Amino acid sequence: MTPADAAQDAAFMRRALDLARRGWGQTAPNPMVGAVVVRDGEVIAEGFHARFGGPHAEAAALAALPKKGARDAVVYVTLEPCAHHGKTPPCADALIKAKVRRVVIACTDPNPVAAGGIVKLRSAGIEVDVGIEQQAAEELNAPFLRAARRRDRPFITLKLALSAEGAIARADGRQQWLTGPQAKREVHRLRAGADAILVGIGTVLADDPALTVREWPEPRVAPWRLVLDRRARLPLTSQLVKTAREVAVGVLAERPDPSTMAALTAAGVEVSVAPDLGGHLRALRSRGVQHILAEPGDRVATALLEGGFVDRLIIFRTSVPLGPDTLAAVGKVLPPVEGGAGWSVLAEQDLGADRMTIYRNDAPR
Ligand code: AOF
Ligand code: ZN
Repeated sequence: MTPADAAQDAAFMRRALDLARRGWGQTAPNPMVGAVVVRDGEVIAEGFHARFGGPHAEAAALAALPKKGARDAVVYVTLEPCAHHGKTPPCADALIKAKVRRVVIACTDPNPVAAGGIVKLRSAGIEVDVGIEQQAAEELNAPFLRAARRRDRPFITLKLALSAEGAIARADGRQQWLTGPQAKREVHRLRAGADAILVGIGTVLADDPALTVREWPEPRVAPWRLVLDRRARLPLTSQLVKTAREVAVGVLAERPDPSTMAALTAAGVEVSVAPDLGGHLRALRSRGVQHILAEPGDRVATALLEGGFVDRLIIFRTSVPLGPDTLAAVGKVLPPVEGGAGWSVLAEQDLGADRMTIYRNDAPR
């Protein structure tokens, strides 16, 4: 294969990844997948997995083909085509039936139920190449891929916004919205792609947040709103409790007061009890939560980082000052990142006046 061929493969796969992203917020607990059908260097059909339970990306692309069909075409797909009869027939069979010449795959499917497409395609005489734009494809579905391999806890993305001084809260513990409109929209996009949003009781008492998705199209399932709240002190007058019957709220407690627990339950809040943070995370994973977006203050952020529970750290650096004595409120949050060891930068982007940096934890627990 010439360098020009390799560059063309990568470009078509990036197109397939762009298509996959259109399923953002709609496919969980299944992955986002995109597919592109190419003949003579030209795209003749495209498709993506638009919604949980709906047609897979390959099936959508094959359904969009012109009359001549896909005979001898090349198909680019961001995940190994499935080999199982699930909600839809196997994509590998559909590609074989369409008589495509070659299938280019970004990453393999770790789901043992669906895997096997590569072997199936090859035994039907179809040329298969795997690993093109693999890193980007794995990043897109990182929570799904982790969930397929490990059951100890969900994938956790920790989002922090920093003031001009590098603080996440004022000295009195109060948080203040620091980021501009573009970064705010990005946070709502991140919420739409998560199964649950997590804060601590301190954030609720200080800010009374709604934690809903407002600046992005509604996800298929609204993310569960979770509060780490040892004693179950969540006020009945909080926005979260008042809207608990519209979008689910969960209190993660350790030693709840029986009477407040009963009142919260009566208000539609689910109170669960576990001995520690790790216990709560394990229980959430076993209930199907693959991806948590944490938007906490200093204490919960520190607990997540020190526990080794953070897979991705997203920092929005702003130029908004919070005042000279705010730095004390940063606590231990930042050193692991600023020190650099164990964290690598995945992406950096300016969003209006704010700078977003995405860090990957190279050795999460
Ligand atoms: C593909 N193409 O577009 C997707 C795949 O529940 P089902 O029957 O829809 O199957 C879901 C599993 O299939 C999912 O967990 C993953 O392993 C794979 N997803 N496979 O060939 C697609 N979304
Ligand atoms: Zn499939």
